[in-house]
Amino acid sequence: RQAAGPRGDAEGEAGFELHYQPQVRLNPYGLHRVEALVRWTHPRWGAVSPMEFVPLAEECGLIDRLDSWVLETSVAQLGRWRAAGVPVPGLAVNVSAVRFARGDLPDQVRSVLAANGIPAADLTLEITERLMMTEEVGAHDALDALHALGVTLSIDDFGTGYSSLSYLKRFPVGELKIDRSFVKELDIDAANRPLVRAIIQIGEALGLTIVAEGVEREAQHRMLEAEGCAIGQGYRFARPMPAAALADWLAAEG
Ligand code: G
Ligand code: G
Ligand code: MN
Ligand code: NA
Repeated sequence: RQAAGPRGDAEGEAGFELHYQPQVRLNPYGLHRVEALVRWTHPRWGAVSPMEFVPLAEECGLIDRLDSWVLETSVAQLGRWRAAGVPVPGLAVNVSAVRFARGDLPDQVRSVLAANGIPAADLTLEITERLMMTEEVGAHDALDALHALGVTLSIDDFGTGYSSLSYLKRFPVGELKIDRSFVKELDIDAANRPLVRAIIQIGEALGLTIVAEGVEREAQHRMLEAEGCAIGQGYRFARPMPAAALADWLAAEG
């Protein structure tokens, strides 16, 4: 069966597909989980970045369907990998703040996990600081319900959004992703290292897992390891890849 795309079309027609990027444990080194990243190829414009179409989908009310399709498709993929004996320990999925405002996200998560035999502990939802600042009670209830299910909530692009940290004690957050902009020049501009160290210390103090994104070079990798960062993601380890390429990547990693 061909997966239905977010517009209800066949996946190929809609032009959406998912790539998966490994997030690796730095010590001892190994695959921690994969992050699902949506890709869109327009028939005439070619590949369009999610940085462009995700904000548009949020504005025109299509993000709910897009994020729902990504969730259903990626959890089903995790089930297929496991059925085929490909050892993928977990999955992270990006969810727009807009999707949280519609109250049915916890129900959708519960049913898609059950349908594919995936434990809630193996799913992480990456959310933005913007969602943490919302006053919408429905979104707060959804965060609590997802936490109660056993899903991990991760703050994407941490450090670039709102400066208030009070949401870290108000909401059941389990993980922070250090934004790429801090990691980018970690080995070049000395000002970045104390910031990265401080974020790692916040994580230690509050019992949060820290993921560094945008790790491209060995020097960045070694500095993050020395600072005690748990998880890394970036071209240094692997680029986002189609589902079919992951088994080969894992085999090559040994
Ligand atoms: O993969 P790439 O770096 O091009 O992604 C750019 C941005 O798009 C990232 O901030 C990422 O969080 C976001 N993004 C990627 N996939 C999804 C998705 O399925 N849903 C939402 N809401 N955002 C996504
Ligand atoms: O914000 P979020 O973590 O959801 O975005 C992940 C995005 O970062 C993806 O679009 C992915 O393509 C991109 N990305 C992943 N690794 C690297 C990297 O090492 N360098 C750069 N510049 N971008 C990366
Ligand atoms: Mn993300
Ligand atoms: Na990010």
